[in-house]
Amino acid sequence: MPMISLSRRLRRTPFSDGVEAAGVKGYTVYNHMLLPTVFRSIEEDYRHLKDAVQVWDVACERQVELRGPDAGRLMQMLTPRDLRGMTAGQCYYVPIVDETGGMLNDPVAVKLAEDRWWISIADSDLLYWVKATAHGWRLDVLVDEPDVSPLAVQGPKADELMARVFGDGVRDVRFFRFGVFDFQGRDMVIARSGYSKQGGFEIYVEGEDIGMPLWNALMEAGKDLDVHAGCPNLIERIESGLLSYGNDMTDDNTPHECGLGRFCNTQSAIGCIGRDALLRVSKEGPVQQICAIAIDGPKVPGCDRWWPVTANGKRVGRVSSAAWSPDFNTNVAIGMVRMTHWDAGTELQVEAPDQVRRGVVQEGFWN
Ligand code: THG
Repeated sequence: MPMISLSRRLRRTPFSDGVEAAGVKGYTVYNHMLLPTVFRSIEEDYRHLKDAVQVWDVACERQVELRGPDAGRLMQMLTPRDLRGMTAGQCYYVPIVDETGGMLNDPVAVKLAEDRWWISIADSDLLYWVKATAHGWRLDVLVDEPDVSPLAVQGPKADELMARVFGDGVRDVRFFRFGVFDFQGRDMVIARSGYSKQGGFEIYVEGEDIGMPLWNALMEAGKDLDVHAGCPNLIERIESGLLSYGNDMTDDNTPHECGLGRFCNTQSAIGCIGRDALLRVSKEGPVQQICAIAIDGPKVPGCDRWWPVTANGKRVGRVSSAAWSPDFNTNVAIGMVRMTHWDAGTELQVEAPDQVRRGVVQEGFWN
């Protein structure tokens, strides 16, 4: 395998020293920043994530900060999810759409105050779209990328580890809510959220100087819990149906095609830039949709391009993410298939690079 050359354009994170000391074996690039993909092996990392607790450098989940009287108005312009019921202290998973209803990003919105939000973005340069929208509409809001780096603590022992470092109060934080907790005299926003279904938290670390002290404190406090550095795990996230922007969907897809209709209230999301387009296309309903697919045969190779999905020799979709699941004893995959072939139980041919394999559409994901 060729290497990726490092330079300052490919940003390190406040936790990179810790990640390297923990023996990271692979990285990807996400928002122009390093994101670890494997420590011991994908399978070992998967087992450990489900059994213990891991600390993840997800600093690449960059924040777009909105600050000012028009922050809430701008936020609603970006998403078809109705934000009127959202209070400070809550986080929402929000599809972000352009004027055609195409997905630009699928971030977590963090409402810090009526006039202050963070948009914790997936891998696309959303900052430019948000800045241009604020400028074009002459909104009274500042838009920038603050020095904030999320650190995730994920796994069944996350509560115990977090309580040791931040106190028992952290146990009371509810799902997709946050509280502010002290670490060495610094305020930290801590939400119960994260890119796994094993439970856990995300710490929004403000100021790169406090990154390694926090990393080291978590590692020290969790020794007897078998804490280890980890990262978003390909197998676990496919089982959990957590989508990856740029892989499973692009700006060619509507939120409905992505199965994110449950995070849209297009009718009542007044002001959303993509509202008219989404109302128009939602009349007919999506013609293709994301679904879970089980793929037969031995462990699939890495999925670094879309694999064609066919039925009776006709193309009906694609597979965008796939991995061998030890727990389900099959290959698990995320695909996008035409509505004529998306019912559970439908048999498909998946053109993986090593061989054509049988695929079966699943009722839901594997969790
Ligand atoms: N956390 C934070 N920022 C992020 C991610 C994250 N930015 C990048 C990326 N991940 C954005 N994508 C997702 C995808 C799924 C979820 C969060 C961010 C997620 N979904 C749950 C689900 O679909 O079941 C819960 C959604 C809900 O119920 O509201 O958590 O992980 N900070």
